[in-house]
Amino acid sequence: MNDRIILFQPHGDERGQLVALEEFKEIPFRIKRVYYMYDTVKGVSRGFHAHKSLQQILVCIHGSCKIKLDDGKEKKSISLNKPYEGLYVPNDIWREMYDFSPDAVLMVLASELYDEDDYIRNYDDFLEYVNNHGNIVSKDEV
Ligand code: T46
Repeated sequence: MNDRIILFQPHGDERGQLVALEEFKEIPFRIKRVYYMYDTVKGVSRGFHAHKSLQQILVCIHGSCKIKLDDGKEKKSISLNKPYEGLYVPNDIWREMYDFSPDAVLMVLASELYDEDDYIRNYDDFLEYVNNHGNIVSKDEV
């Protein structure tokens, strides 16, 4: 799986810490969108989809949460709990976010604007998509 953890350089001094993120430096793509989730209700899981093209960096800038990743062959779970650590998630990866602490703020830097057509929200469609190299074969063609 081509996900990876990227450690950002904190610029710390006697006042505290500061992390700066720039496109094509710490972030390996042009940043077109930033969103974040907070006040996630206890026990809730989010995500349950993959993206056809979108690349993202997930940073839990406060609190903690876990991310399940699945490329159709391998599954893994990653804990995010450091504001200087980003999880790079490429396209074609099924993701689920869960185990949010009550104070968790999960910030996401995204390579594209919001586009519902880029989502694959059905797990069977996802498996078909990755196993057919990006084509969802219509049932009529099988
Ligand atoms: C992802 C994971 C990590 C927008 O209007 N604009 C946006 O940029 C986003 C991300 C969402 N929305 C709206 C669409 C829905 O009405 O916000 C609502 C919640 O979105 P969604 O149910 O897709 O949220 P998650 O937490 O399941 O997934 C999100 C991202 O959508 C997704 O790209 O990879 O976080």
